[in-house]
Amino acid sequence: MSEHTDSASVAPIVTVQQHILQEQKRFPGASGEFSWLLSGITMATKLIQAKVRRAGLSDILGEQGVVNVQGEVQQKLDVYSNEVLVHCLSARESIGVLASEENEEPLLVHKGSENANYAVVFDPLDGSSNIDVNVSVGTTFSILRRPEGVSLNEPEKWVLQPGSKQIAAGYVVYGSSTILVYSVGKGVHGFTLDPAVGAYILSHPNMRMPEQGNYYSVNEAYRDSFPPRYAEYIERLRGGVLGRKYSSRYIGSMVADFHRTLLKGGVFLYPPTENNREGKLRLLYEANPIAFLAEQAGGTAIDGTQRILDIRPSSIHQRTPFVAGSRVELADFERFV
Ligand code: P6P
Repeated sequence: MSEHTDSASVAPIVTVQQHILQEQKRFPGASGEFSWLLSGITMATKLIQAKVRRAGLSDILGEQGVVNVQGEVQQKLDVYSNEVLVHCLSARESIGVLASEENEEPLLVHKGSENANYAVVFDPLDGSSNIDVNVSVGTTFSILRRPEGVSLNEPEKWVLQPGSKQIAAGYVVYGSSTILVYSVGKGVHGFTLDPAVGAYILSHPNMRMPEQGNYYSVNEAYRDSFPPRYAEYIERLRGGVLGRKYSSRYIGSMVADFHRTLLKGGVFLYPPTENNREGKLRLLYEANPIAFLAEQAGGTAIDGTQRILDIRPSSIHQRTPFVAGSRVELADFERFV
């Protein structure tokens, strides 16, 4: 019996490499270096996810016992993830500077290389305190171009740029599946890792954040130390002022909380608190990439008063209050708060 497969019945399989090459055509003169750069990130996240998926099977669980620049006890997977990203990205001659949540100072890679025109800023494993309890964690990344006239001797200037200067940004969420979400400024696209093949396959083309959602996402334990208007705003959502009663979802892992917000809509907040008067999330490698994606998907991201992407950073590890989500909830926030 002849096996007849109607070609229309087999959806085209697009890998992230193919997608990047198609997107890359939008960057005149970026002769493949950009796609080569992004392949460093996809390769690193495949190695990270392989370790994350086996965390309970090796002695990697538990704390490395070292305190990082954030004053947080480093989990062993943090250290591994950081080393893998630095290794994979240092092999890309187009990258001059790397900045990581795990490193106090930016790293100079490819010293003196004339081709080094990009900086990559990343949080290798965000939400890592959740690793030992098997809750989703994530990697975030932000890609910036070397500013005009800045040399390799001024690595900080490569990364201390407002988020609006990002040429690409994204995250990988290591959840029930491993999903890469990225944008080069023309929409947001999601890829699911097929572990059997080891390839990221386009699963969420042109992701759009719903105009309005049903969830708000905040750590309510700190409610008494939020600025009063934030607490009142949350009461409004609970009270149905936007025409629906909201439910609460809070994973405590920013990438997972944002991924749900991107798919389902609603609002994710990390307000100023007594312990973190400037907010807890880091501007360069948490807020900026997420804000870039939020806006590219039709949502909004602010620090309470201004666009996250307009903030001019003054230090690599600076923190910011963060409110991101659907247009309706954020418009109400801006009117009310
Ligand atoms: P809290 C994880 O440590 C993280 O940086 C983000 O991923 C997450 O959104 C936030 O902290 C959770 O902080 O204070 O609610 O535990």
